Amino acid sequence: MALRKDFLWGGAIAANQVEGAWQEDGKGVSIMDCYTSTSGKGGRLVTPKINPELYYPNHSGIDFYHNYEDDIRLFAEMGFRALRFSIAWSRIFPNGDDEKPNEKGLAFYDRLLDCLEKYSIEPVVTISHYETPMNLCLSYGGWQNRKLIGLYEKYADTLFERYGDRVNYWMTFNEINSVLTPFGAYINGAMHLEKDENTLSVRMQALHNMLLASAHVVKTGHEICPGAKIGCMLIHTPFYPLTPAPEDQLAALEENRFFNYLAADVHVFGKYPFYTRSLLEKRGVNFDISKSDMECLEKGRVDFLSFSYYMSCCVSAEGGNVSDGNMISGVSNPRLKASEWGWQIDPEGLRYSLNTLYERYGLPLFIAENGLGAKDSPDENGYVDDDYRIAYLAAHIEQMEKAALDGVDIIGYTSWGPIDLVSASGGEMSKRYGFIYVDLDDRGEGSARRTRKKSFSWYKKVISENGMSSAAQSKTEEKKTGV
Ligand code: BGP
Repeated sequence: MALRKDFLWGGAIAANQVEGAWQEDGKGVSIMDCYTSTSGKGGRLVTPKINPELYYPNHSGIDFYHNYEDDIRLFAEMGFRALRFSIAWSRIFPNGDDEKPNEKGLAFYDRLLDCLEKYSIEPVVTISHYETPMNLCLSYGGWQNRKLIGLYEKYADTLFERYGDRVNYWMTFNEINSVLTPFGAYINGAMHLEKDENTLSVRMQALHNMLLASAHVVKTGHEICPGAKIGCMLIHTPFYPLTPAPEDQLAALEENRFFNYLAADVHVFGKYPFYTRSLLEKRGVNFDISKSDMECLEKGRVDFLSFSYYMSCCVSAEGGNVSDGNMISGVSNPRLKASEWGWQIDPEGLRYSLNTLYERYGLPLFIAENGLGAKDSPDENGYVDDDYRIAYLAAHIEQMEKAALDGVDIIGYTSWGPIDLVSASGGEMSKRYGFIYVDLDDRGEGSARRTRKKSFSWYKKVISENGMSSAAQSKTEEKKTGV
């Protein structure tokens, strides 16, 4: 059997992209609440003060805050064994630096956990998923400031104490390495920087502080809830050399180290890898690190490694035409097709990544996100014939199963956005990932009615057969759709 019997099949969501209710029950303003939609602007705008003339899609999300019971019932109908969700920091500590937590916020996640328990769905909790309280951005300058470490620790300890007896799997930061990108500086690092301030050194300092915060929390989490599995979560986008030229191999080695391995190495080995100095010097990066920081990192090694996987990229020593991507971009791969948003689709890259990560770290791996963002056209009953989504997911699941046969230890697979939600990069609803269609448009208009897409019953079957049907299915779909 390729996959474990207790394999955690399910889906992944983030509080800020689904919950809505941005000011309800004492919730504070988060960085995503100050982020407008793309519509008509060509990019999301950060407005530290809410401007009533503008539209902020995360304020209402898909109203999961009020609909979670119905939505989770649908997840249960698909047979979910796990739901990866995040806790909104600003529901628990509205300003991030409050003395006491907000009881109403804590109570919401009690109810959510009750509901998951009712359906025997394992909760997988992301402590921080792009939703830092805005006050920590405005008053502290975000993660470049070390003061956030203690505030995050207090927040995480509150969660461990409250939910530790019912949550077995924790992830400290969503896609921690995305803070190295200019876009990630805000959504991940909570740093609202002018263009000339948004330097790699500032972003590296933020990453270092987040790694320290993660290490602290892994340590205290284990003390508060022994037995809990506390992991890290990274964007993983493998970089391939564009050609067989030796310079391209070296360029790919460097790019992989910088983006894919640096943070993961620290999380897993508890120290910065041997190549850090030369890699960062070459990029003109400086950051503060002390002896006690090194001791802290050493003590907070993660139990498992989880990652998002959507695409791969190429690298050429000579540069080349750039393709779009999930936070990062690279040279486009002439062998691959791309999604409507330009993300290059590479199922084999998932098998490759699982193998290279397992070889390097030897820790259990968790695929925390994978999916296809696409435009859907529902019929009058809200039904979507989404063969393209099935083809994408089936091909990736097939490669995941092959990696398991290669011997990689994989704990779970939670596809991104099992229900349509607000996209992180553009704030659109029309970039849909779900098995469940949500009738809302890019302005948040519509009935919000939920309907099952074709992929709903397909995924249900994959889960019920522990993925064993998907290999065959993917072959059929491949023929049908040509992807
Ligand atoms: C990841 C984020 C998610 C999610 C996903 C898809 O980087 O962790 O929050 O949104 O990408 O990205 P998008 O929503 O931009 O399509």
